[in-house]
Amino acid sequence: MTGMMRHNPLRYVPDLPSMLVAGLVASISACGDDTPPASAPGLNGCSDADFIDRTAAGAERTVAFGTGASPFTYAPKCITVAAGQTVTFMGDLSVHPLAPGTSPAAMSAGTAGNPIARTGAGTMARVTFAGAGTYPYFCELHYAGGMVGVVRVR
Ligand SMILES: [Cu+2]
Repeated sequence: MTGMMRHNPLRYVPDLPSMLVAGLVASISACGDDTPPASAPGLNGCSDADFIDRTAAGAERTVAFGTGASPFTYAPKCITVAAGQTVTFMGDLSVHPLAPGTSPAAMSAGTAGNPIARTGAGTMARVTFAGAGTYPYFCELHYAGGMVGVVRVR
């Protein structure tokens, strides 16, 4: 395979590595490529413009799920926090088990050392993010329907 048919060989890496690379590529190359990849624009559908800044000292760093008009989503889905801050996931974890990554087959997607642990019980999970990075997560039962999100730490 010579890559002659493709403009961007970076997008040609097989699935799992490409998810790892996707975040980096997305931030580095906003370089007018004609055809976007079939996958979501960023890890778990969170592109740069989607992230809500929750880095301020008094900011709300709660991600709710399983409630409201869209129970199969995380709200907010894409947030930015600062290193050392804690995010609280609020909802029924037995109904919506939390896991790191983008799917059961890609739990190591994103920055290495994702502090989000698999949690399938309780109504709250507090996660402290020590280091900068992009940490995706998903609901083990509903990720295929888009119940996924990302905590970006800077
Ligand atoms: Cu769910």
